[in-house]
Amino acid sequence: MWEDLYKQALEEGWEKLQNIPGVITGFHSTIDGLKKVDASLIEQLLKKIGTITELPEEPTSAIRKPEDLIIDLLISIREGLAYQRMIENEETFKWTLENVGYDQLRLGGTSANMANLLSPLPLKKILVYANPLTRELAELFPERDNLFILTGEDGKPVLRSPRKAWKEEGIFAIHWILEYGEGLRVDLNGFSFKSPRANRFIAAWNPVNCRLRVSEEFKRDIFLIPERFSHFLVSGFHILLERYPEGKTCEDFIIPVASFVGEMKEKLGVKVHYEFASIGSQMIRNSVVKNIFPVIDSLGLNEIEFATLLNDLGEQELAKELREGRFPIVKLVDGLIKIMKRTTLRRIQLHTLGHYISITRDKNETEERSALLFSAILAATRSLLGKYETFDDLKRGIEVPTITLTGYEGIKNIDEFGVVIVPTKVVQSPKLTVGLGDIISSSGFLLS
Ligand code: 8BR
Repeated sequence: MWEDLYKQALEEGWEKLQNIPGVITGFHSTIDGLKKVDASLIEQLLKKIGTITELPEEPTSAIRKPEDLIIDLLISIREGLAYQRMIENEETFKWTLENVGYDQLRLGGTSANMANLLSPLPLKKILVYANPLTRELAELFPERDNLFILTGEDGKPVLRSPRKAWKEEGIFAIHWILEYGEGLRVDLNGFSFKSPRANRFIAAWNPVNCRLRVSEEFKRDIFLIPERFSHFLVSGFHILLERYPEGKTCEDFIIPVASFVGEMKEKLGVKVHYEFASIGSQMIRNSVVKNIFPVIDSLGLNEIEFATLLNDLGEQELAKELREGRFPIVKLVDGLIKIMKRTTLRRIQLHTLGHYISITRDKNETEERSALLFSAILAATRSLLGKYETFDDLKRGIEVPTITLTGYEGIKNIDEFGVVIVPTKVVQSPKLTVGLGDIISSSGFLLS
């Protein structure tokens, strides 16, 4: 039965995408700077800052000087843990650019990634928000006829390909992905250690995005263009800080975004999906729940983010049961119902490695099922081939076996909600797993 439903979902989804007027993604597009960290780079950096005689247990809360960056990187290497910290001042950013540099630049940020992953699909228009759009960032976007930036030409707002819309050159924001291998040896003054496993440390300088400042031009022009957009994928709250050097807090930046999203819904009639992503700070998560949840229609997350959210909402017992029981489906559904009852969300889409679950108020369970199956085909194809370009690529994804059934799959009506649980396709040796959550949630939302 599921294989037939998968085949049907592929045909239906491909067709339905062509009828969607337009999709906006915002407000976090950036450049990732990949740099391989080896013993000689560490030695070079240590020479610049002077020797380190001891390393603290935990990384610094924020990077305020070059020494903080080196210390945090070394702690990440010592533990083999993927920490991420924001760089807080421009001098340290410039120092890092000069002294660490990068081997390769790659498109980064949830909004850019979603736009990139959606662009091979037969969607008419995808408008990606990227600010500041420098030449370096613009050239990382793929060249596709359906991918646009909102920009000005002769004093008029227009949609242009990112590659034709950049205004300045240079790197003004970058997320350094400092990757190291297993067994990398670090010798400090009197002690040494080796990395227990390959991992990475991320140091990000992104003064505009980390305040989620939406440009005044975008806020004005999005309501002036004649082109129609029907869906908006909002994200980026995970790179906010709790507090800023100038004395503001995350809420000072979340409230204006929430109000702008509300305005977009009202004036453009867009449906809004928010992709939760992993937000380390409870203060930021709470502010997002309080201010953003009321203005969105749809929420997407994985099981770990979901347990954290339940915990924040006072469901500690259930969150614990989920974590300790390895996320049983029945408990996930219990949690979804609890969140639907406490919020005004119209749907929640939850993805795990073996199943996707959605819960809705909209009595559209068969569409939901088809949407989830289509998103599973995209995830399987991307894991299998590392990318997808054509309808035929997706046919390869559909051949990946659907994983063992547990008996819970299907459509259920519980209280006033429709619950859809589908078994997914899991690729045994995936070529790529980055960005899978983004593509599962965004495609599922568009087709729901
Ligand atoms: P996040 O990025 O939000 O954590 O989502 C990752 C999702 O990617 C998982 O929930 C799972 O559904 C999917 N995924 C992963 Br990870 N590995 C996969 C694989 N080998 N084949 C198919 N899907 C996979």
